[in-house]
Amino acid sequence: MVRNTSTSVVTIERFIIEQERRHAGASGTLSGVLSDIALAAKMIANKVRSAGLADVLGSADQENVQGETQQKLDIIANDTIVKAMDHGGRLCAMASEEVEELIPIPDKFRTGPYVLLFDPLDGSSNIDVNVPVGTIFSLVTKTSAGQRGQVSDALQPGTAQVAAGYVIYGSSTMLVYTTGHGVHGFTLDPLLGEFLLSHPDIKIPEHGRYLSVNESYEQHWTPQVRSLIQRYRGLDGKRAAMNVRYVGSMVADFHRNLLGGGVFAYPANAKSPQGKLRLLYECNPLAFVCEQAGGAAIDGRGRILEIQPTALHQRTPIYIGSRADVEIARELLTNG
Ligand code: AHM
Ligand code: MG
Repeated sequence: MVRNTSTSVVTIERFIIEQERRHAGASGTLSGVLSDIALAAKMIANKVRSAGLADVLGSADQENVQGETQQKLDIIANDTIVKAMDHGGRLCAMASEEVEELIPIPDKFRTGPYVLLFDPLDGSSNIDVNVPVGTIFSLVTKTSAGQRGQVSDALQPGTAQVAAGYVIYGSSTMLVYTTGHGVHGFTLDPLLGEFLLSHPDIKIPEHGRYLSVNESYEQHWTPQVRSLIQRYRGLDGKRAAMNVRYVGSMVADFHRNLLGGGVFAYPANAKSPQGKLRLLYECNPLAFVCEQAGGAAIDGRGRILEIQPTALHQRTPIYIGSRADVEIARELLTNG
């Protein structure tokens, strides 16, 4: 028997260009941004892979705007993205979890129509213990007049995103993104140094097996949130128990649930009334990916993507994943 060896190898560059050709009027600018992100991701993957060797582990003895201690790799990842993206003439501004203000494009470079919002290294408290971390990104189009972007350009609801995705630095490095035409995943071939299409048109199962939530906050949850988590765990006898899996790296937890089905929850609690996770560069991009894969994402009441942001670093509670499982959260949290 002759084995079929005709499966074509598709690099992310080729995939992006082919997707663009399907959309009349596309200028190539969006493709350029995505290619630059893929390059930055490869550079960060290299740093993450050699973290223990390159003496870049541990705290940089600085605090970011959230008052959290920055890890050296957070700063390295942030700078890598800024340097990979600032000179291409495609962006008018950037915003990062690690930088308090909007990041301007230096005067010496041309600007373009897009604002890039990103978390350079999500889950970075896990670096020292070799647990997967990730980069999350979101792209919106400038709405203000003038060449340089303003904060108002970044403060757009998630429905305005033109592209979003994440990179997971796990047992392999994967880049998953959407431009509103499905969700596609690429795995980095470390020998070729190329992201190759490995997961075309990802769809999240309608119901899921996995529940990802940090139950150590239970004492600070509202009674509604407590009932919801009990429902997910099958403790009220009304549904089969889900399997609890919590890495503590949102990208890793989300990625597993995207492929296997389930829900990731970071509820508000008495200590953090807005939850922990940031709307613009953590929740919005993953919500866009999740909806494009057939899933859902809410803040407990409404759609994450419809929240009107008021601040760059604002936080929101989130319930994200398989549509039927998120629907249970909507019912229990809105009706009690
Ligand atoms: P970070 O962006 O500072 O790394 O924080 C976000 C991370 C998420 O990856 C993860 O889901 C969450 O924080 C874990 O928080 P907790 O330890 O409170 O459960
Ligand atoms: Mg982070």
